[in-house]
Amino acid sequence: MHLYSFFNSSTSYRVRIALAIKGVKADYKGIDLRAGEQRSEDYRALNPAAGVPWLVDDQGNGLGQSLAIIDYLEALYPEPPLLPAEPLLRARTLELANLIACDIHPVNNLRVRKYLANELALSEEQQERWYRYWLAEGLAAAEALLQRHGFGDYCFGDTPTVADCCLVPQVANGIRTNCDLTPYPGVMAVYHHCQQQPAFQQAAPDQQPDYKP
Ligand SMILES: N[C@@H](CCC(=O)N[C@@H](CS)C(=O)NCC(=O)O)C(=O)O
Repeated sequence: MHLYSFFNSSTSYRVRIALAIKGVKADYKGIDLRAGEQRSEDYRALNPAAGVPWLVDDQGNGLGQSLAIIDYLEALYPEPPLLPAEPLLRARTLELANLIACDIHPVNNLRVRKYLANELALSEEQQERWYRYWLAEGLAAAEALLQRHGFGDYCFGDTPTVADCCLVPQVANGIRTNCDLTPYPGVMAVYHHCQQQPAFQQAAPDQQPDYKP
């Protein structure tokens, strides 16, 4: 199995966490997003969506979209499960994962920030406002959901789920970009707990072969 990834990519980080929790090894292929490698002809021939992560399984089948990849891993390696079996809890887990994956990440993705800077000529300050605004909107909703349903060491109880796979990288991005995360105590409690766990540590950006400080 191969994983095309970039150390600082939060979507790749989601998949790295899932792989580490399931104890599945994947050969790491670094795609330098800062250098624009994701837009090269060679890479687009693999992944037409020109992003990471991209997984190639042991049969040579390629697959994009972090949540689809995690779903595939869940089917191939069911233990430990990343989705609860109980229908409502499963749906709530996906609700939180999708809140991050669909409502926060896409509007703050690199290609969107490049468009704001290059096509709309927004200043650095305006770009930062944009980034912080959408992160705050999303994390406020995530916090409200955690407080409403109750959380344990993880978003949903005492075992990690796909919601934690999404939440930890998103918070890590917030920390890296100096966003104020104090309004989200539940989110931060889960984040700090996860940071102590070997699988999450193994998946962290600074543990990846392409890491650059
Ligand atoms: N929805 C996709 C998003 C993939 C994606 O765009 N990843 C970012 C990195 S976090 C990327 O490769 N961005 C490159 C760009 O915007 O040019 C997923 O969940 O995998």
